Amino acid sequence: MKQLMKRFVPLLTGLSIALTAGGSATASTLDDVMKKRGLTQKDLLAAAKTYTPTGGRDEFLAFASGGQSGQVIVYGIPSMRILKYIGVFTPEPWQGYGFDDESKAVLAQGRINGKDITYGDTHHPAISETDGDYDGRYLFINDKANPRIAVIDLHDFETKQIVVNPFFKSAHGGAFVTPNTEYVMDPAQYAAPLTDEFVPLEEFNDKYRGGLTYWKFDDKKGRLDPEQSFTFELPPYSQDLSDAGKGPSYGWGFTNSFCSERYVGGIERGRPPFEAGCSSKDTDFMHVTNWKKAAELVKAGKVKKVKGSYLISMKQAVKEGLLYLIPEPKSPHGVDVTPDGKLITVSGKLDSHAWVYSFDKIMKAIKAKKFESHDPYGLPIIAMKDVLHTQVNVGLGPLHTQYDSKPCVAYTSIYVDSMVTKWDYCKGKVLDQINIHYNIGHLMTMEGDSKSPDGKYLVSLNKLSIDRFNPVGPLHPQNHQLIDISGEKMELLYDMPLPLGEPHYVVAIAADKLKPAVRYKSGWDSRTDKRSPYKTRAGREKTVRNCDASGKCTVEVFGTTIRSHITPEIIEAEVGDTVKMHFTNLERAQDEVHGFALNGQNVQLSIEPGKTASATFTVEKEGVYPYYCTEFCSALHLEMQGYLLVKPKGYKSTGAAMQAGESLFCGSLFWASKPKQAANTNATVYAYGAPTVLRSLRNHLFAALHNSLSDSTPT
Ligand code: K7E
Ligand code: CUA
Repeated sequence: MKQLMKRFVPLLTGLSIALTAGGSATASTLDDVMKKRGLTQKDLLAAAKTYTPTGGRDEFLAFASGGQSGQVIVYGIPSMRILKYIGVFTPEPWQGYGFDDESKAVLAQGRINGKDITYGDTHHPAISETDGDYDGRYLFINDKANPRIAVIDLHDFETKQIVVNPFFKSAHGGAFVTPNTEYVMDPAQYAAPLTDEFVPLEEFNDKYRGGLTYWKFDDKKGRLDPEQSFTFELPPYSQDLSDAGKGPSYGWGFTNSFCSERYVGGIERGRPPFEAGCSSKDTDFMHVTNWKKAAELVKAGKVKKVKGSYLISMKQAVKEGLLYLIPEPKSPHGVDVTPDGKLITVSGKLDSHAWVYSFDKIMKAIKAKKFESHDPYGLPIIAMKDVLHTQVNVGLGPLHTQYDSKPCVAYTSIYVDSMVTKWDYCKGKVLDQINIHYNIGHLMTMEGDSKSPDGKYLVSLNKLSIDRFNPVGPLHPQNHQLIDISGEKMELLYDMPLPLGEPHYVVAIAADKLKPAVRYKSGWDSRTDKRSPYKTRAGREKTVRNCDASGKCTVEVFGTTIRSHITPEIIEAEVGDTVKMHFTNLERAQDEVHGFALNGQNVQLSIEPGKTASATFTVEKEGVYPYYCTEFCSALHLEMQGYLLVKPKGYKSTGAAMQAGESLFCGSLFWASKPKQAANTNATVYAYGAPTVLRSLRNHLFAALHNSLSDSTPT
């Protein structure tokens, strides 16, 4: 540290000289600024380590769960600048998520018993892996409240799929991927019947169950495949976090549990509360599952389907040697496999130790069939002393553990003591501790749960921020603290307020592993990742009104957007019509997004370059509904507008001429052709003929000119 300062100070002095030499009246020296703002040398060093000058990029990209906001938050490390919120289980209008037909279809996949669930309690994001290393292709995240997993494609940072767990009523410990993203682990949390029936709590031990789903990921399609996924039936033990084995432990999965007491509360019935009954035993159980062998059984047709989904009963799991229990410290939370796959760290919230288990010893016990007993469901229990590698006193309320690029170095979040403890899991000793503010939950090092962590930085995800930021009312921002872990001692660099909550876990990947697109192939449905059937080309825009035999009419718009113009500019419908709008953004320039907001219909599209987005709705009331572009895309953005005219039934035009204002262009050039009765159908087609093509050309020229001025990236 001292050495660092020595190197840094002359640099700073140089800077003050440069600033002074600048000589402008408002310029001040670094010393002045330090004095005025009460900053120390240490603050300056921290600032220099995180400050990213204009145009600069971050070394890592972090994907944080947005907790009950149902979103994912993307930010850069070390700058801690927020780059994006991704709508996942929750509508997000900026991205048109939940407002266009394409993304509504994604959210609809997440319906539970036919009911729209428009929030999620996201906990654990996971980046897809190849050979145990982050590959930057996909992000998975779970919803604890409504047991679901979502798939986000990191090619465009959009949510593509939501799957609903067929058996569970809550699921906390997902999403954790196996080393080649063969499966995504998703265990249940609060035990419940695996069916949808009512079962009285008196039958808890017999009829309530936990479970662990391994969702199959179809790498070619980039989607989870419920047909090939399977679930372990587990005892009603409140399964918690999971982690997949790697290296020597490849093929196995590890899942904690708490409340293996199987206690059911009910203060209103005079029973001690859940929290008391659920923490009366000294140990709970780690569940060890052999997913590789289970997958082979599924493939061989040896696993039965229940409710259309593969379910491995406890009986079958025991018979086939797929499932074992190991006692672990009281009310454990995290379970984290070391980068080399040889050890597994577990911390009990009510125990001050991190417990390290040896996978090798676990295998030896299994091979020797050396079990200390069986649980009430007949699951074999391996004795803790037979498989323990070491046990380290890390502090009060340890939760989660992550690993460093340096061998044997681990970091554990200490909730009660509000600390991060750095420790050596080979030698079993504490190396360093740092205070955080306050009550840390998860922590995360760069690619810290992969087989090759990058070290460098640690982010502490704190449960309380209390006095860290300007007060903004009783609901406080979250506090993510950035810690430099490159040296011997941990150094706090930065507090980042996060205005969405509550983020539980975050994963960070080296930014150069991501290859996001800047535009879509033209006419692209970004949610299905296929060409949209509604793709519309310049000059081919049209509006079609079609009525069926019962007199129900549909107005379908095939439109385009390009600076600074929405085609069509006038859409006519009659009361009661169904309106379907499809807009294709013709732009190829980077960042030239057009939005489409329509008065009173809950329509807001985000149409990125190349994308085709649609909105379907019924116009229930006659009236005049302006629409416009919601992204300030050009100098004539405000003029990027139009009208949806909803006429009364049977309205007859008076035939009056349009009252033209001052006109620079030849006004008549801009009107669509007279409506044509399409051959052999009862559809009326308003095509936008030659004059529109001319105008499109003009817009293309304008856009091209604009691009050459503003966009230097190749298109
Ligand atoms: Cu500890 Cu859901 Cu991983 Cu919250 S969880 S902290
Ligand atoms: Cu397009 Cu504003």
